[in-house]
Amino acid sequence: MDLGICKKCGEFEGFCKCGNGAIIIDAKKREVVSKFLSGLLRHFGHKYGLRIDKHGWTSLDEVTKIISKKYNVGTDAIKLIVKFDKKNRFEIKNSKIRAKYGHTIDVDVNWSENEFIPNKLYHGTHPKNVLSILNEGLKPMKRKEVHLSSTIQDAIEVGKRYAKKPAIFEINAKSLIKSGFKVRKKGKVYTTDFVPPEFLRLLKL
Ligand code: HQG
Repeated sequence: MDLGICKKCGEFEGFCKCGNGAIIIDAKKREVVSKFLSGLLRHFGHKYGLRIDKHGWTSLDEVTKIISKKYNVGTDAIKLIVKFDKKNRFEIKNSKIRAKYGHTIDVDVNWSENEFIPNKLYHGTHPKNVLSILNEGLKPMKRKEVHLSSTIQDAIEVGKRYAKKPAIFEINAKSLIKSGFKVRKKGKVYTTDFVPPEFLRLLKL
């Protein structure tokens, strides 16, 4: 959906209620810029000269410079992308920006541990990974953390990036936490460092 700003209605996604608002970035460009922003903050910022600190923060001004050069959009558009992101992937604080999860670069996204964590969480993957996951557990692989979903439906969406009929694991998050593992809520996603096999159950869908 398009993103825009209206003097009367404020920031909006889709349509402005009064009809006088201006579109700041259209839906198509929003998706492209959002993917690039994820890439910059999680994977390849250094290739664009971006300095990302140990907690994943970097200067919003610097990010804006890179993005406006490449896509001809300004800070307004970036702020709207962050605000209306469906999965709440990013955060902006004191003119700094970071991705909350998904990094391959070596950062430690410091996080409060006091969020409510559901007893069960889910993970969608390619069926070819099932045996190895049952044997070795869920590992972060190229990323810094393992990513989990709060619903089977969300896990299916994640798994569909790999296969039409993904395999879905149920994670006993309650026992995982009881055993000393930290589970964090980051936007719509839950993360942890590792899930040993004894906390995993393959679902028959
Ligand atoms: C698999 C997107 C074999 C794991 C998504 C997964 C998510 C193993 C892959 C977020 C394994 C890693 C992250 C083992 C794990 N043997 N395979 N022992 N342990 N794997 O991309 O969860 O839209 O790093 O099952 O929605 O797919 O970008 O993780 O298939 O929330 O914000 O190794 O990225 O979010 O793949 O995706 P990934 P993921 P965004």
